[in-house]
Amino acid sequence: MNEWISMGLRCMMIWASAPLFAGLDPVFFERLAYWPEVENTLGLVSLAENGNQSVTYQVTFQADWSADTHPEGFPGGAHFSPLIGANHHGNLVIWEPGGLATPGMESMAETGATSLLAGEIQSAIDAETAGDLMQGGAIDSPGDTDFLFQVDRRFPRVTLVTMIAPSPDWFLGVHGLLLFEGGRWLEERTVTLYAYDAGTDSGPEYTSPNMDTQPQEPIARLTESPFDVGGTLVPLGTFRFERVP
Ligand SMILES: [Ca+2]
Repeated sequence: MNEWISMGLRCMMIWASAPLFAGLDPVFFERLAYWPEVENTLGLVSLAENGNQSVTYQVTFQADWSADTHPEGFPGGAHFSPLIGANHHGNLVIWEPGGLATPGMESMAETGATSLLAGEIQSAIDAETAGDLMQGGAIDSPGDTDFLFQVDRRFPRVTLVTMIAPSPDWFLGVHGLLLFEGGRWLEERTVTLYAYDAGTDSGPEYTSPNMDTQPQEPIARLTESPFDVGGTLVPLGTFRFERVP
């Protein structure tokens, strides 16, 4: 197609979508981010706060999991493995409930090791569906840790995970959390964290011996003992995302 006709059609698509900026569909922005030359030509950057600039967030992992919150079988040496994740595009799914754990997710959830998952994230960075590998510290629980990371309009989502340790294949995390909503970067967002089962080990207790699950089962929230406490599903902590000025 003639380059000018192609450009004209894309401009028409954007102008036709202009009223949507009132509602500011974040997915629209993610797609728009693939057309930076058109965006800049039309001056649309000014319609959205910060344009294509990177924005810095601090994430604080507050781990509440303890013998007080989850008394049944609470293990010695309770800790969370090193945080690992990425900022990324909406097309990338690192994990999600109902999906099958990748080898990297299985390794993280069963052993706390991050090298396989880091390799998968690096592949996504090479494919330009993720921006940066994010890594934080391991902590005893209860406890807390924090680190800084950046997002931009092309990679406005965050996936972040940590293993509940010791455990068969249990973990905490967020997947594809969008920090850009309503045309603005969120100032603060706190996510309450419940336990997930990676579906790759069938051990029923924190310290069960290895029981590789064959065939693999979908990732699912754990709704039974030891996370159901007296009929209530009790969270293990929070991720608090705060925009750094
Ligand atoms: Ca396994």
